[in-house]
Amino acid sequence: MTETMTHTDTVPLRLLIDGAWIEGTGKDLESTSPTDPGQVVAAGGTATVDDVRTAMAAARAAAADWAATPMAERGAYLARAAGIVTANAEAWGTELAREEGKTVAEGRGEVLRAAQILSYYSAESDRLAGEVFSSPRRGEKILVTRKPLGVVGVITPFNFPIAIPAWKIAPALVFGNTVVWKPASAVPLLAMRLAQALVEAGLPDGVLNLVIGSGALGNEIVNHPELDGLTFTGSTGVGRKLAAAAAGAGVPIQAEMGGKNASVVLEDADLELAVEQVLFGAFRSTGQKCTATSRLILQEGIADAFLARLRERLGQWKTGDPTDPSVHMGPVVSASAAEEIRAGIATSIAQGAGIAFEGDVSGLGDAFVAPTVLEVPDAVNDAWREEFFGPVLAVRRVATTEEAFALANDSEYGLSCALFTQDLSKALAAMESIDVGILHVNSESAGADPHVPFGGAKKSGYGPKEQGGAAKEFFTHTTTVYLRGA
Ligand code: UN1
Repeated sequence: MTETMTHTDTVPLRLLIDGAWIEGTGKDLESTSPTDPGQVVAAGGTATVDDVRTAMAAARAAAADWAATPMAERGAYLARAAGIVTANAEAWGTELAREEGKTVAEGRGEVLRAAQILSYYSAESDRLAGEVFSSPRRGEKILVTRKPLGVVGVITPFNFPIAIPAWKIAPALVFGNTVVWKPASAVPLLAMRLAQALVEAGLPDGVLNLVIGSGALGNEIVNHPELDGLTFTGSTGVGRKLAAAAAGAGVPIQAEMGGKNASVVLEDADLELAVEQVLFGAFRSTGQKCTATSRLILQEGIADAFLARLRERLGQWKTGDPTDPSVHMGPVVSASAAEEIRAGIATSIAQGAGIAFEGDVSGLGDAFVAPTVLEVPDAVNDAWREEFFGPVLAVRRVATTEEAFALANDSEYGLSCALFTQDLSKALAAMESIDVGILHVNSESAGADPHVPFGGAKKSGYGPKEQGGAAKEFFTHTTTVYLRGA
């Protein structure tokens, strides 16, 4: 083990219910580092279904007061929390790298991003404006006002253990909702850190509740009669089940699910820039982003040159302990995830894919997957269709721009796409014809700013989009007021 892996303190896990940090009485959970499962990052008892019920009751009890708190005051808690998160970026970024496996630079960046999201929403009261319509009747105005949903369930994935929770919890709170949050059980420590920042910022009891544990807790949240809304990011399979349950209960849901995002490199592209951005899009965070590039569409004339340069860059790409600052890529989240990804690569090869590049992870732990580039012969190949959620890139070649755009659209998903071209008319054509929620022109497929909408087209998302002005569409409901003097 390297020098940087000496942080071996195990943090005790606690749940946050009604303002108190309590020990869970459910099954024990050990949050281990995927780099070295011998390192226990955090450990403790998980929440029981009864804890979820207590948390829901606490969130309900706190809801009326919180909704009546002026939005500017609600925002002030977020601003204070943003300061606390920023002050801890170094320490929590390192914990993130240990617990989740992304590099320490990305971990620190993610913690700062969570702070940026909290700051953005802290000022929402300065931006939120209502609507006043004219009335066809004398002496009347028609107003549209917004109210919080009430008690919101938040279910978050492992891959952005603090940023995704922040981008759900910050708008939920500033728009006046109370929250019961279940993070992925692979990353409970970072969940505690965000909750800790909000508690230290003075958030009133019961406004945010954190329950750590298995998927059964999520089922309890979605089926709970006090639930007024549910926001989820994670796998398509779980998202669809939650959406079905929420629809059955008449509860609004926002679900951010899979992606199979393409990067399209046209013949006129700046190749050096395109290679660099595809490298980042496909392999940063070990490919574990719903916005990661997992399909690469190359126009014939530049395909060989592009792949040669990509191989060269990947040859310099260091895989290893993510807390070592010289490392570019860490493990995936667990050994079992790694095994599934390796099986997916094997199937793709058996289906006719050729290996354009395969990195070396020998001597590293079971959760390491070699960065892999596969040239796939057709659209039925698993590496072209299935979201592997790992460092695997499937490549196809095309003759024309039209064919490239058609292939970019050849997926049930439509989250993001990156187009590399210097031809403005091709960029404009892509805006019309590529069916995605997020289009990057000359930058990698991942990345999201807090002040603009985030979410996918087609099967990538369900319900209103997240972030920016879009967040209020989910976290509030409107009342149309016909207002006349008596
Ligand atoms: C990013 O591209 O930086 O689960 C954020 C995910 C997305 C967030 C992507 N909801 O990967």
